[in-house]
Amino acid sequence: MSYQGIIHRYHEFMDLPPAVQPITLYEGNTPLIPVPAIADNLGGGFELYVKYEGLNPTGSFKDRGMTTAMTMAKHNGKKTVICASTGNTAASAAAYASRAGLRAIVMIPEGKVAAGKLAGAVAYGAEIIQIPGSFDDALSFVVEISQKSEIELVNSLNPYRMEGQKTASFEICDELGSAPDWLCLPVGNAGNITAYWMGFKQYNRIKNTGLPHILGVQAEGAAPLVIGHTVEHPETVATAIRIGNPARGEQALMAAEESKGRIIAVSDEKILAAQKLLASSGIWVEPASAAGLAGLTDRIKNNSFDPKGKRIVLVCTGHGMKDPDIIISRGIKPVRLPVDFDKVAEYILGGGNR
Ligand code: AN7
Repeated sequence: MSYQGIIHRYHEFMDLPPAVQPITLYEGNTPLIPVPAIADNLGGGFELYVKYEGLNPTGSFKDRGMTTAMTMAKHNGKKTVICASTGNTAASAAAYASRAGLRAIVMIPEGKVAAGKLAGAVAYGAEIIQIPGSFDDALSFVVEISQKSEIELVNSLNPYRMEGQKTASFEICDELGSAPDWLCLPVGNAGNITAYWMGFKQYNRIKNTGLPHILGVQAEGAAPLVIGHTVEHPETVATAIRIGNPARGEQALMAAEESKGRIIAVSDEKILAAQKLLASSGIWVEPASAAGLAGLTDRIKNNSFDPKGKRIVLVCTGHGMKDPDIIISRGIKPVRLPVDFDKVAEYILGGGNR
């Protein structure tokens, strides 16, 4: 039968009731794309892949956890779901709630959500509340509301989110035949790193696929897991991971430790350079999604890691179209020519602006 989403494909490995009716947009099954030119750029001699999660239905990895969370909200007779979000969770919750026929309320930090994410939440019909505070403020409010009411929390504190998100690790193992040596990914609220580690451990128990080392990467201005305490006013160009008090921080640190990996921080400048490098291989991701590559690059360049002979997977969590402003703000504009063939030909055949 044709592909019908992650619950249909991986139900046997999920802690979900057997008879649930999936709320799905046929998420998952994202490509694992080799990027040899980027490996060469970093010195070569190893295999490098991008797990392109931006190709999920709403443009980010959040759809994997949202199909399971929304399926269970519906299953349990909930009428309303709520989340705090830096943007992608909001768009995903909005889409899956409308699919399920549920009311969705999303709370976001004012002025800090990328245009494509906010537009998504609007398009899918969520009720959007913005506060002049941080993601962390918003999360504390929605957690409290969900504890005091029948409203279902669909942030990654919801255990069903993990059941869905862990399937990305299954797909990687199914594709490669075993776990990679290293998995590099951005860390914000720390749900994804937690879910990957859960998934790799589960698959290894059942299928002997081995375990990767995990490299979690935060932005320097929002790196509570690296500096060891909450960040009151997180700041980074990678607004998706502009988070100062990650809900699953302890589990993220555990994943790094147990996997003999690590969590590091990189500058915004390096994140944007990694975004450019990915685009040079045809893969446009939002800034946060380039953090994994920025971290790997850093480790290789300062000689703290030798990639030779290794198989490495970069998790690119969200599509570049989520955040057009960061590209437009570079100020590069199309060349303007008159409606005149000779002028156009002169420009093009003269070598353009190269
Ligand atoms: C593109 O949408 O937290 O460490 O509210 O959008 O599991 O939080 C987004 C997080 C990485 C970090 N990449 O994942 C939200 C939100 C992208 C993201 C992360 C996010 P977690």
